[in-house]
Amino acid sequence: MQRIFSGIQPSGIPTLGNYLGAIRNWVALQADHDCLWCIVDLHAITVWQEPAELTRATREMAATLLACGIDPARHVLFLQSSVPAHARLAWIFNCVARLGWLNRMTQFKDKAGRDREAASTGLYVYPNLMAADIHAYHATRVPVGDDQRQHLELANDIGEKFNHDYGTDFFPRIEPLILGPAARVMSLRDGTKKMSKSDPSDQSRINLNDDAEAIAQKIRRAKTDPEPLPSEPAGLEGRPEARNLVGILAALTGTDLAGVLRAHGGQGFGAFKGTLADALVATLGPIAAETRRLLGDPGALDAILRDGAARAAAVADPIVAEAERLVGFLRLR
Ligand code: AQP
Repeated sequence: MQRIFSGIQPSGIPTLGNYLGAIRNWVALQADHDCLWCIVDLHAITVWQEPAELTRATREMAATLLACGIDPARHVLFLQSSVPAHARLAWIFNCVARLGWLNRMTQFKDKAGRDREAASTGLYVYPNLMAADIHAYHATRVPVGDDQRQHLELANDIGEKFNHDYGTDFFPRIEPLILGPAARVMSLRDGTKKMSKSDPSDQSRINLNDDAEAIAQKIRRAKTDPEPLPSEPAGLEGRPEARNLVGILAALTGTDLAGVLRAHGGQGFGAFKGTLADALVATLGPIAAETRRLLGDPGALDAILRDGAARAAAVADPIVAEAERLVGFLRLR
């Protein structure tokens, strides 16, 4: 069975974007893959995180993933910082990757913003740590959004250069698993910007712990345009906010843009937003309730994460030890 690795940052409450673009697909992949699901707290601190908030968000992320259907018995759910193999291999990769390669990464440019001099060096070498996350398990399939394609190519460049430099074929090639066309959910305030858990505006996103009232209110206030819905997808051209809301309903109801527009074309946004809010509450309500139940027993949550870390380390430690041996680190007898 192919080994899959994927991660999510505990940088806030997971959003509808994380759910439709990642978590929901992860749950489906569990049926026929051997999966490692990692809460990537080392990645999260590449931008400032309030310590107490990071701790809280990490447990909340674990509870939400479980509530969504991540199965910690048949697969592995763990925290990145609990498995030192990630940081050990990332350091080796810092010494394999070239500055020129990292300079081309568009996500750094986006996340660092205008004042690049003030960005953390961690943010700059983020892709090297991501390469280590995957190669530490010899994972060959990585489910990612389209935005992560460039980082995966870099992970392959790093693996190849390591293999070339040390005369080995130790690190296998990684194949991206780009999942479905519904992969990108946009901000409710700006249809050209991705929905993000760290967006300063809470109104820009649906959090997976929002209650029915908050969901209905956010959808009511979501930016739209004055035209009614078109009856075909071509009519959504140049209407990013309308396209986003139609795309969300399509993803929730297992259809596509055309399917939603066949049913709702011609409708004004007042009525359509009501239908969308109901569909969101039907999907997210049970997840929020189960998350709350799980958060009521932090000891049980921590036990799941501790067990996951031990099982992840059992896979990664021998692989990273072999990489260190290939590099020539003296292994003490
Ligand atoms: N808006 C989105 N639509 C579809 N997929 C999304 N993902 C994130 N936002 C959307 C997918 O969720 C997975 C985990 O993402 P992450 O937490 O590692 O980092 P991110 O992509 O940077 O997500 P956020 O929510 O925007 O976090 P912050 O605000 O901290 O940067 C990934 O597979 C991602 O594609």
